[in-house]
Amino acid sequence: MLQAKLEALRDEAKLKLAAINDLKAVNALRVEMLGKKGPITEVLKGMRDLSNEERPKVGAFANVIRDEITELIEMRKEALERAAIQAQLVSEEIDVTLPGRTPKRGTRHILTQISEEIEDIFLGMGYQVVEGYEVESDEYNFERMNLPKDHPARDMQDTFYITDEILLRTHTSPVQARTMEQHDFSKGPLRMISPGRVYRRDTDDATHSHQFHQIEGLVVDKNISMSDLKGTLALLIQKMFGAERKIRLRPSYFPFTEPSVEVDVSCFKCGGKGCNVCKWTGWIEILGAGMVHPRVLEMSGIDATQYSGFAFGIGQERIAMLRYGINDIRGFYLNDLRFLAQFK
Ligand code: 2NM
Repeated sequence: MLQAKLEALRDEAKLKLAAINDLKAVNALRVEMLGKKGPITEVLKGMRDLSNEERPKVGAFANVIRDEITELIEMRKEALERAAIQAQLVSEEIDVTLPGRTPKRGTRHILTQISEEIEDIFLGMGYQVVEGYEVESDEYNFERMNLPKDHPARDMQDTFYITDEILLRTHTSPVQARTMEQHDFSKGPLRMISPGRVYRRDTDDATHSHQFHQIEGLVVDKNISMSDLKGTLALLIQKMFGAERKIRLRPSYFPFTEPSVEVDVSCFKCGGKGCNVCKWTGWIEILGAGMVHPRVLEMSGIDATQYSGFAFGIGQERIAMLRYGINDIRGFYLNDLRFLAQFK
């Protein structure tokens, strides 16, 4: 009788466990079935009324059934725990075979790239790179460059004035003037370049901009001659446009150099035979240069009877436009990634 009741309890536990889907309910069932107030305990209490002969048999069987129920509960519990871990693994599954999402990579602006390229060439020749001020004085921007107030060449470099004496620099020459007057020639020659943004009062179109970028260079020492200028610029141009390039100097005029020259490079598209890039001349105008005017040296406190120097100025936009066939200068300033991302 009690045996049958115990077996019924085990079958009941089996059925109930099969319907249970969470660990809390499993624990509740354990308490319900095996706890002090549970049916097994009840059966064990009922053994008092059994004969001495039957009591140990029923007791042993009750223990077997209790162990079976305990085992059933443990198994259900483990199954539920495994299922929970499995569900977590499935929810966290990642497909490592999916293609990666490449992060978008920025680039330095094309004008910065040109500037750094030229800086590297001159750093390799022992030059220092000097940056100055975009807001300058009339004194350093014009007067020190041999451009007095009534000079006609000022018309070509009309600029933006902050006051009558303070303006936006029209070239980076004031940086050279400030460096020249500071330089201690007992420590060696002055070799420098000054890259940076400059301004002109111009109406913007495809080939003009009221702001653009320049690199000027300057060397001052005893016995600096035109051949130093020519050799240095030939090396610069060959590093930038190819070892086969030739250069040509044509007489020109700048107020701050005497003599002054325009420097042409043999056409890097046609090699000099004539094409649309060089306008069928075989040559492309690339920069201006000259021997520093003795008056410019003197105004910076340098004895022009002892020292001489050469200087040059390059437009960064012009270099980039020639090299990449860009026909509108405004592209450099519009921050349109479709334009900028071409130069990686
Ligand atoms: C140019 C052309 C020729 C130049 C002159 C100087 C200084 F400060 F030494 F006098 N700096 N840059 C110079 C000379 C610039 O740009 C087309």
